[in-house]
Amino acid sequence: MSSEKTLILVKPDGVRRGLVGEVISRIEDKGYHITALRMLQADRELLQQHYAEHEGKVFYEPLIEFMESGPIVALVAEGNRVIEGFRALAGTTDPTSAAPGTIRGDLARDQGTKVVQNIVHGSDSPESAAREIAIFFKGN
Ligand code: DAT
Ligand code: MG
Repeated sequence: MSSEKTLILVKPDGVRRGLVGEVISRIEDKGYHITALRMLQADRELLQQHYAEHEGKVFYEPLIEFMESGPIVALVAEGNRVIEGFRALAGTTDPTSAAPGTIRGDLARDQGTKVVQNIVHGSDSPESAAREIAIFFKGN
């Protein structure tokens, strides 16, 4: 079976808190390979593409504003079933109830903001991964 790829982001809260290394360590400790990596300040246009599925939801505008509030780290991780595997490492969306042992469960909590701030993004399907990798790594 051919190896799978996923797009992972360390969001502005993760970068501000100095958790880039921690997130990368958890990905590598699990045994996935990081095959592309960049730090960037995402602009609105890029974020609108990335979060197109959420357009119109109440948290959409706060989500875009949060994601452009500081630098992020984008990376591609590879390995068999890495999409599912990284989502398991990340934990569920709401950090308050995300399982201890996960990135969100261990490192994030409710901040009382309109959008949930939860350290990381991970693609949720092979189609999303291909689409998102093309957005953040044009030409790769
Ligand atoms: P995930 O990042 O777990 O795939 P998602 O794609 O449904 O979650 O949503 C994208 C981000 O938007 C999520 O990481 C945090 C925020 N978010 C999702 N649902 C929310 C809600 N009901 N209220 C506030 N923020 C939300
Ligand atoms: Mg999602």
